[in-house]
Amino acid sequence: MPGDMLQILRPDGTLVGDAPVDVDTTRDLYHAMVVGRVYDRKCTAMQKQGRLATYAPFEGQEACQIGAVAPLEEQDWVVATYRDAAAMWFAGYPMVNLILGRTGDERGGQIPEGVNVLPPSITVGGHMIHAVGTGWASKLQGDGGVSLTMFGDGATSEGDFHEAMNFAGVYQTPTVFFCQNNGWAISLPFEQQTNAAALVDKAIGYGMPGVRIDGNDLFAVVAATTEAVETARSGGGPTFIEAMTYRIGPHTTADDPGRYRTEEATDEWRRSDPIDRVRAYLVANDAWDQSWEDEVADEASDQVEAAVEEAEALDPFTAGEVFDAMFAEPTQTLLDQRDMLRRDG
Ligand SMILES: Cc1ncc(C[n+]2csc(CCOP(=O)(O)OP(=O)(O)O)c2C)c(N)n1
Ligand SMILES: [Mg+2]
Repeated sequence: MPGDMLQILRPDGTLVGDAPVDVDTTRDLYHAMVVGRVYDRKCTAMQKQGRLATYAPFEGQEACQIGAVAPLEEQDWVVATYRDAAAMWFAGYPMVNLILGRTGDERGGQIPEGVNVLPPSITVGGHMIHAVGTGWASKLQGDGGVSLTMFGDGATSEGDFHEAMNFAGVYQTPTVFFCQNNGWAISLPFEQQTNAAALVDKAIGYGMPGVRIDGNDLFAVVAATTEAVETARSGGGPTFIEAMTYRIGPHTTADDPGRYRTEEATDEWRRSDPIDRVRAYLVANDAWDQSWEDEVADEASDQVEAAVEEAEALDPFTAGEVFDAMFAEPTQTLLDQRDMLRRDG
């Protein structure tokens, strides 16, 4: 990894700087990371059992997803991608909705009132513009809300990324651009994604602060995001964060990474596991024991299993219902399309 990068917690669990949260909060965040991993592995298994459609695993990116959401408040927004299930769940998007979305059930996209998390964007890059929009709306309405948008290294090559960054810079919207540079965009390595030395350098061109951080370090993620959120909330505009991390699993359950990368490189990153790192820190601070670990694992498993049960107990989603999930008041075009489906099958 490059040297110019914020790191607070070393891979062995020792501190380089000040921890941004106390030990109790660290235990809560650890718990949330474990829930994320249990969910991720469950979904991967369910896809193989034919119970889910394609699934995009995020193993190795739990510190990014939990740490970036940790500083958010109720009025804030999260606008993320197909790989950000843990971040969305931690921000209040029900797990059952995430699972339904992965079965192609549009009811998964019906967000409960008061949850400021948009459904996951499958379109690479398109959603960052939405996060500038929700941020701008918060600014105009003066509700103090900040929008966090999460995206990958590949998304920075999309035109939408540049439009979003430029608009956010010009209008000083309260938007936090959180890039998970996980080394790959499907089979395209980071080295071929850009001729820039680092993605964080792009922040300069849009007149916003940028910071490159160790994305497998929960404390670096929390510290950088807290500062960015505070800047945005106090009228200081957007920040770009480049979190250096790694996608341990395949791009999706339909991908075979063995065709384009070596196991050795992945093993190297496995040794930098974000959850192991926090556990090592807790152990060193007398804030961990095996019975607590077992409790956390059991609770995570119960929570995930309950969401799966709830999703699978619903009546099957019928094709016609896709029209009901779009708007509170359906448009005439949608009604016509629904009639056409009913008529012609
Ligand atoms: C506009 C658009 N182009 C292409 C795709 C196909 N596609 C899906 S994911 C992906 C790679 C994205 O890589 P990155 O932004 O690094 O995110 P990651 O998958 O690594 O989390 C591509 C090209 C898409 N979904 N949308
Ligand atoms: Mg990527």
